[in-house]
Amino acid sequence: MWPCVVSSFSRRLVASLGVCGRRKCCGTAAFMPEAPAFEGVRSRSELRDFSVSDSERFWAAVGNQRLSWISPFHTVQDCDLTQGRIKWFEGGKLNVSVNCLDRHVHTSPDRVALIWERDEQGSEVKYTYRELLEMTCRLGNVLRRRGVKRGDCVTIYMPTCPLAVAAMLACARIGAAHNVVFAGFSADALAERIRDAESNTVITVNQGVRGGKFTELKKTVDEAVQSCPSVQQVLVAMRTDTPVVMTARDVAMEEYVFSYHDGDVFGCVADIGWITGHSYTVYGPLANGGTTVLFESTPIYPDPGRYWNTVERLKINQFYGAPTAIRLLLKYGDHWVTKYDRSTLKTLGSVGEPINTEAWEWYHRVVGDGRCPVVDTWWQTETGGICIAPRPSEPDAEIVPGMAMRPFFGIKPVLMDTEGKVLTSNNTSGALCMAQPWPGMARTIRNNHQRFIETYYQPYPGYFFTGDGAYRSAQGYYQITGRLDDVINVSGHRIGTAEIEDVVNQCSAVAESAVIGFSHDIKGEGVYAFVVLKKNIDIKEDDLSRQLNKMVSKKIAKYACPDVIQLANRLPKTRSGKIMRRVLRKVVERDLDGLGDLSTLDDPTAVQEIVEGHNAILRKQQQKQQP
Ligand code: 6R9
Repeated sequence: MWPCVVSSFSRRLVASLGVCGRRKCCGTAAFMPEAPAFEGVRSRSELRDFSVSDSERFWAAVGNQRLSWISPFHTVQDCDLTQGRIKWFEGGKLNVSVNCLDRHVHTSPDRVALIWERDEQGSEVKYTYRELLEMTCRLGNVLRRRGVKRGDCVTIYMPTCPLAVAAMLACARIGAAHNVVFAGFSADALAERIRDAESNTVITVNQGVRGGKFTELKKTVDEAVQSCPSVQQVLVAMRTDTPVVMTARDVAMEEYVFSYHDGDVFGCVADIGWITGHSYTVYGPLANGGTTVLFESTPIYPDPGRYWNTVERLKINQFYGAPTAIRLLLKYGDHWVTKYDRSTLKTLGSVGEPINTEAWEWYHRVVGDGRCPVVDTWWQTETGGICIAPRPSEPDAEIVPGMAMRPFFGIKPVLMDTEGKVLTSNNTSGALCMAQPWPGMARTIRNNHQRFIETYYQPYPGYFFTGDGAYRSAQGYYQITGRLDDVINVSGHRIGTAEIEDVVNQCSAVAESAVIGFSHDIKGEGVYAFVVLKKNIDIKEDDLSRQLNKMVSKKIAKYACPDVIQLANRLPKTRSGKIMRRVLRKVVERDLDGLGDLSTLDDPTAVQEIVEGHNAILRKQQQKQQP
């Protein structure tokens, strides 16, 4: 759970329970009301230790007190990591939409649940818990009437908007699964996901609006369903006034109402098509009775001040975004940030990739005015929620830039060496695994349990394998070094490419970079750096290369210096902002046929630019070799 939501929620809960503010136990009670019942737990770090050493009692208390059950669970957990068997709260039955809505409608119906930060700047719309519940129930009834039943999987192809959240919750309400597909995906990519989910119902809107551009979502669905025989109906809501052609399969949805109320404001700007949007825009904040922002736009529309304009207008308290966006905004300079009032901000979060030191410091110093903690949160789709983050911890506990640092409640990370042995010392690096189960973790892959076992449980028997590498510092803090596939071996030295990127990004001329390994006659693998310069920077390539070599030799070692530097206007990225190093590797290996599925790319033309840039480098190298 998002640390700040937990703590503010807990404070409210404490207030509502009338717990004494003077007793000694209240340090942890104010933070987590269940804590005083755990013997010997007096501080947050003791609470964390307890959550691992007696995880059953910890999760039983959390499960009992924070959720409404239709029938209570009889067994807290029945998990066996050696088998990949994950079962939590057996016998228990609950409805997640009831937990996200009805519970809060009961106590504070007029609290704002959603603030829809529409693409059109300054036209936000607020929905209370009562309104969101109404919308969800109506949509749930429509789905039920139209034959959607328990166990069905509904595909949602919509921009980040209240109706999309209501659609997710409506599915959950009637026991259907939802398959949220990012609304920027092509017809082919959408079709593949509809077929995978075997959906008979798709929910969409006539048009999407993002960054001032209109996208024909309904048309894309029309095209996709041509190759999806399972689809029987497409529910269509209107995001814009432009009518669309409706067929016999299509069902028009009516509009809904909205109103304005004040409340706590949680601003996770991830798209609901990603796991971050699921856990921290929709389910996490709503389950905790928070007010959550649905950000429909882009960080640079209509200009690079969009996020901070939104923070000022919506009075956002916690801002949660991705390093890629921070790096992008940093390129445009500080004035886009400082012209807006950011005094409501309390915590700044980062997720999705390692946040390089320069971006972390800019986020902290410029965006947060040096007064907001920056929390680098590590987790994955498979983990369901944040697993490693600097907070929660004692309020004055140190935060080290660019480090996720501390395991979250109930999380027991371990590092493995290449032989599969647990590394027990500090100041060491290895493959990041989890030694203990927790309730939010994935339980299977739909229709492919065998793949689930093979991917996550066979590499290190008895442990959940994350696929990431991590370093544990002398103080015992964790730093994620990147996907293990992104480790290269230069002259016998193994190094995570993220580590080199971190140094390259500290160069004042550099906006962002991607480092990959390439086959090298002498070193085994050489270092190939793709570099995007900041706006309006004029630097000779030789000077850049000299500067980078100096920095990398000083901060890492000479062997890690880039052998090749390729300047690029942009890097190929997934739509959630992760750099697709696989694509870069294929370009450098000259295996253009092996580029694989590019449908998840944000901007496929970026690849063409990279290929052309690489060709130019090869030509230059050939010219140099000629006598
Ligand atoms: C939440 C999310 C998961 C992968 C993960 C790791 C990378 C996420 C990170 C991070 C370094 C962080 N990742 N957070 N790397 N520091 N704070 O992003 O889920 O899309 O499944 O990606 O993202 O490599 O394994 P998902």
